[in-house]
Amino acid sequence: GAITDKERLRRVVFGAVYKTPVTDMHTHLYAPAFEGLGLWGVDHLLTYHYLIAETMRQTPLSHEEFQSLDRRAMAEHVWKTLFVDHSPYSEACRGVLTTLGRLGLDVSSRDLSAYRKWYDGLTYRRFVDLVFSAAGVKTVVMTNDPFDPRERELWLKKGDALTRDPRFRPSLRIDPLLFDWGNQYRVLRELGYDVGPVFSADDHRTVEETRRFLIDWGRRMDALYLGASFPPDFDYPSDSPASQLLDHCVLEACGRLNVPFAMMVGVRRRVNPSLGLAGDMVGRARVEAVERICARHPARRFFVTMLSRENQHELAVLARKFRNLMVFGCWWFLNNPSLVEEITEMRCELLGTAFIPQHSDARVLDQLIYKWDHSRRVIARVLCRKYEDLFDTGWRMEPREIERDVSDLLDRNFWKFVKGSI
Ligand code: RAT
Ligand code: ZN
Repeated sequence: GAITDKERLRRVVFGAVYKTPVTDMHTHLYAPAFEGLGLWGVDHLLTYHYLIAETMRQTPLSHEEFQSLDRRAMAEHVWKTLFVDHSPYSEACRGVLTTLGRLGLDVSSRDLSAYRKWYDGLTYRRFVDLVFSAAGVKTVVMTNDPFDPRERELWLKKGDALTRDPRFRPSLRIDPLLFDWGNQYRVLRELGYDVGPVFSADDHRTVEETRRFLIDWGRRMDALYLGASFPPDFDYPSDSPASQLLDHCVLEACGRLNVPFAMMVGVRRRVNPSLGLAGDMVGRARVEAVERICARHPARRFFVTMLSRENQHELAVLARKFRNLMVFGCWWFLNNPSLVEEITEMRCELLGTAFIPQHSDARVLDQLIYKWDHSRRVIARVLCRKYEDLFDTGWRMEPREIERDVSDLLDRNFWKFVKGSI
């Protein structure tokens, strides 16, 4: 029956958020069939690039010295620097501890060698089962990059053997195509697509062949969406190759494949190149560029996340104007409890239940556990406040209505948008 007191209301909300299986719409994880591309285990947890950035602030080693260590030595150095010599309360450090704890390890022992020993008896395949169940995740979307030589070889060699595990679904990532045409056109040529060294919308052969490449690879991967990250100064429409490619190739291919395009906007790559993946920066983006894309392409669907806190309000308001825009996630430097809380609350207030609150961006399988544990806690807290405010109006809800909303947020909104059925 209807919920008649706030105590029960809170129990129902927390219960729904914790037991609803998640679809994680953007990760860097790989199915076991991807032969060794999938990262897992405590040494990879400790050498996550988020932790490397933090370590480099506290260690006497130069980044080159650090990079010259082998994986185990790097992990030991991070452990000593961030966990032993200082307290590990940063979000990325805390994540390691949440993960180990939820796997049943004794976090209070601080015994890295015991953690390593625990992993020794496992295989990736078995660990996948364990992590998905501990994390309450049913499906993750991978980031599949045909411009990565190792990955490309696997797709060419194994084809749809890579897509048989329904827990790992592909997405086709195309940053190199949009932002590095001058080098990457060669990859297309090698794969048998007759494209030229300079992208121009007037070069019909190149336009046709690039479309064909995207459609072929979208099909080969059975990609749920095409996607790319964008710098903050990305402008649209413009003469830039990225803008031209979007109009003439990418969005055409999305139409033919009937899939959305995912835009992750606001990253300035390699402001400190010596840090590698850890050297990227955030910048305030031009929301108008996304506005014009949505307006010009009403038949296309766009998943959009932005990296800068300053863009969040504008983006949420924009989603009120365009039903072909689905806001998702608190990306990368925003994936901290204080910011997830503020952003999720604002999105609830502006968009009701019509957004996707979070994705994990996990690069190491084990991270699914902490990313979702930490996000769920914040999302549940925010939803409790929203339902309590609703309760105060005199509105009464059945538990199944709350469960419906939560499964929209954590799972169904993504699939409905992919299918174009909202
Ligand atoms: O969050 C991250 O791990 C970043 O390094 C990026 O991968 C970002 O999420 C991206 O997909 O570009
Ligand atoms: Zn990512």
